[in-house]
Amino acid sequence: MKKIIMHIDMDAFFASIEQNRKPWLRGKPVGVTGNPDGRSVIATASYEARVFGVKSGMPLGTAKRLCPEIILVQSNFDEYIKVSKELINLFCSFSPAVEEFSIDEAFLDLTYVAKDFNEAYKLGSIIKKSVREKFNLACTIGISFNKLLAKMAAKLSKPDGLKMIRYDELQSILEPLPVGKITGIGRKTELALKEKFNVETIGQLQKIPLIELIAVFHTYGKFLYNVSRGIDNSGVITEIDREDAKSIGNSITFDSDTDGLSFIKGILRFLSSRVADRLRRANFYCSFVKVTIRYSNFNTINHGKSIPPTNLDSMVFKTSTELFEESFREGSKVRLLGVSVCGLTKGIDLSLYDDKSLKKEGKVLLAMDDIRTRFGFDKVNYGSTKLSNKPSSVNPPHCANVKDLS
Ligand code: TTP
Ligand code: MG
Repeated sequence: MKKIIMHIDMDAFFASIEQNRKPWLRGKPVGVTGNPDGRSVIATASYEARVFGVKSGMPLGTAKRLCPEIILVQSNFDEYIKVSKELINLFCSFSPAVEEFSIDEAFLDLTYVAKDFNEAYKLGSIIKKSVREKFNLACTIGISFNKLLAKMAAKLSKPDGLKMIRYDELQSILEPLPVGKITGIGRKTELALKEKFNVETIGQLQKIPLIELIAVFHTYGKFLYNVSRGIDNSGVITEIDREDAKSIGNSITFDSDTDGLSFIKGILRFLSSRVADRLRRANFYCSFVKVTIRYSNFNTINHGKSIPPTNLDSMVFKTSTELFEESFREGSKVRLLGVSVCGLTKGIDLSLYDDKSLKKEGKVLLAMDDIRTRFGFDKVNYGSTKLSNKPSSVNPPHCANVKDLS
C-alpha cells in the first residue's frame, strides 16, 4: 500500500512570529539575530529581506550591506518553542501520526486518514487555513508517498505553497531539478558531483551507476543513488513511538561547536560503538537507529530508520553515518551529537548472520567487550576511531561530556 505523507514547514518562522509580536514589522525586511552563544548571524530573514539576498547563517554586516533597510530583531527562543508546541498540537488533530521534525517542521502520516491524494490535498488547504486563522502564520505543505518527496514538494513551493508529488509525475518532476533541491545534498556535494561526474541535475545523477557513486562517496553514495530516484523508506516517528520504545543511546556535547566532518564521523563511530557495546551487554538487538544533531543555535534534528536486527558496531555506525549525511545542514556548526537505538529484541544467535565478515566482526567484538569490561571502554577501539591524542582519556577532545541517553 502506498503511503500518503504530508510535510509542513512554517514560512520564515522566527521572523513571522516577530512580525506578529510587533505588528509594525509586517511587510518590512526583518532579520532575526542572536544565538544563545552570542554569535551574531542572521537566524532567519523575512521574505521581504530575502528579496535582497539575506539568508540564514549570514553575518549581520553582510546582511546590512545587502539590505540597508533591514530591521534586526533579537530572537526569543521561548516564544518560538511555545508556538512550535501549539502548532504540533494543532497538527495532531488532523492525523494520529505526527512527527515533530524540527522547531518548525512536521511530518503527518495521512495513509489512514485521507482516502487518496486529492483528499490529502483538501486537508492541506484546511490545515493552511487553520494555521493562518489560529496563529496568523503562513506555512508551506508538501504531499507525496514518502517523507523525502513530501519535503521536496514543500521545498519546491515555498513560500505559502501547497504541492503534491504523485507517483506518475515523479520522474518528470525530478529529472530537470538541480541536485541541490534534494534534502541532504548541500553545496559541497553539489560541487563534488559536478567535478567528478559533471552532474548538475537529478536526471543526470540517476545515470551514474551505484558502484561509481559508492567509489567516490562511500555510504553516502547509496543515499545519492536512492534519493535521485525518490526512494525513502523511513517512517513517520510519533511521540508515542519514541516513548514506547525502550531505547539505548549516547550523546556528546562539544566544548566548541564544530563542522569538521572527519571529526564528526569519528564521534559517530565512537558513539555507535558505545551504544552497540551496551546492546551486547544487555543481550539486545536493535532494529532502529536514530541520530540527533543539535546545531549551535539549539535547533535540534532527529532522524532515524529501521534496519535488520543487529548489535554490531559496524551496522550501527554505518546507519548513523547515513542518517547524519542525510540530515546534516552543510555550513552549520554542530553543538551536540547523539546516537540511539530502539526496537529492541532479546538475543539472536550469531550464526544467524549469513555474511561471513559480520560473523567475524561479532567474534572480534566479543573479545573487545571482554577487554572493555576489564579495562574501560576507551582502552580498545578500531584503528580508525581517532578520538583522542591521549588513548586513555575518557572523553574525546573538544567534548564537554559523554552522556548516556537511557
Ligand atoms: P527553516 O525552516 O529552515 O527556515 P524558515 O522557517 O525561517 O524559512 P522557510 O522555511 O520559509 O525557508 O528554519 C526554521 C527556523 O530555524 C528559522 O526561522 C530560524 C531557525 N534557523 C536558524 O536559527 N539558523 C539557520 O541556519 C536556519 C536555516 C534556521
Ligand atoms: Mg521553515
